[in-house]
Amino acid sequence: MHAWPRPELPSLPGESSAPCLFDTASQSLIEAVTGDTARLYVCGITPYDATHMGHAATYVAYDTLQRVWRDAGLTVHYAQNITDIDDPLLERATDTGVSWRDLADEQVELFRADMESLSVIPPDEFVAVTEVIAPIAAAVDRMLREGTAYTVATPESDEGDDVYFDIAAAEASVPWTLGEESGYDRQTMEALSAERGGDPERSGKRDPLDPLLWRAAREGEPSWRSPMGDGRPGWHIECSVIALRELGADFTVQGGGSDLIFPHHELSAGHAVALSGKPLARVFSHTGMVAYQGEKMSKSLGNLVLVSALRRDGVDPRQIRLAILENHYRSDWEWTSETLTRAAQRLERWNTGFISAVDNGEIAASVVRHLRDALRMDLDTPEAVRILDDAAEHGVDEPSVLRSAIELLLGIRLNS
Ligand code: 5CA
Ligand code: ZN
Repeated sequence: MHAWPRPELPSLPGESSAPCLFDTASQSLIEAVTGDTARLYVCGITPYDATHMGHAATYVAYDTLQRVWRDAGLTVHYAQNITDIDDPLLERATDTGVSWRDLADEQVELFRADMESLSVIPPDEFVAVTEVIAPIAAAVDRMLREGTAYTVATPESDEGDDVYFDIAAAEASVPWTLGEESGYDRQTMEALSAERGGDPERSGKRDPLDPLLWRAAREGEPSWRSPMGDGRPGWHIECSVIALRELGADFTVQGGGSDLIFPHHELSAGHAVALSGKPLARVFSHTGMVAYQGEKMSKSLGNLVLVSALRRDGVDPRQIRLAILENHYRSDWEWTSETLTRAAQRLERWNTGFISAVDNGEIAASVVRHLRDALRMDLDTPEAVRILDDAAEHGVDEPSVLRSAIELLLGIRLNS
């Protein structure tokens, strides 16, 4: 699918180097990039109720990563999926009486406009699952033949059997172990599997945690031809196949919200190792959850603050971006009405603080150095914001340099 227009990226004097990023699997900071290209995969939206502030925070976090990589002189190859066929999307379409295709298309269009307004650099590859059904089906077929997948009889379908990933068979045949990414124990995994789209109760599975790879067609559900009969892909396999196709194995960073650590990222990494024999990524990165009214902002709870609604109310998208950046990407935080007021006041201070040169002000080049250091250390945007608050208060000798730094590294273009 087409993505959205690229924001301008000004150049910045001086030099930087690749950032360290926290890796969930090793629970440590890793630099990760080898060579001159950083390869990034971030799990994209399921297109309904887009784009809420939690989505926006996650994509702004990886946008910051991309900006810091680029500032270090690296080329970035960025892929993102769109889960445009999945149970919750179909349920929403049925509940609201629209076709799932129209719902997905309309929501992807809204997401594009929201991302553009937030100056998020678009992915180079923006791939909807429905564009890659054939390669996904071929991957599942191969896993069946190689013994890392098995079928489960599906009486409610005329189209043959569902197909599941065989965790134990994969562990025995490829260099991958369940739990190596999340570090969770079995009990936690079973609870999360039930909560997040898995079906540990389904009978006929070899292990309750084995995830669905291919769902045989059910009456009234969209389906596609495949070597396994008509059906549609499971969830985790979509990200494994899209990531491997677009970026190859062993890429730099797999990213997404911490709600995806298990089962989604753990199992999509498992599928990818079963398919390629190599690790999926070097760093498994996760953003914290944005809450609203005391609970995780989520489509299922309906406690949403939508970027598009704020924009419709006349909120400057730079305020939204700044509100996100005052939080560390790995923290859980809560959106409140004060969040936006604070960001609006800060934007105003920066807009007026970096207009004209101040003789005895701070040295812009040194502020930029501190800014780069903060961001290279696991994308410490709260520290970057503090550094800039301080500089805005004192003024700087070369405001244009700082304005470029804010635009390039934080994605905020101050008034001219
Ligand atoms: N389509 C799948 C990923 S393959 C999915 O999780 N879609 S989503 O629309 O539910 O979420 C899109 C992205 O936003 C994911 O990376 C998810 O982890 C992240 N996300 C969802 N809710 C929040 C939240 N409250 N705070 C932070 N990030 C969130
Ligand atoms: Zn995903």
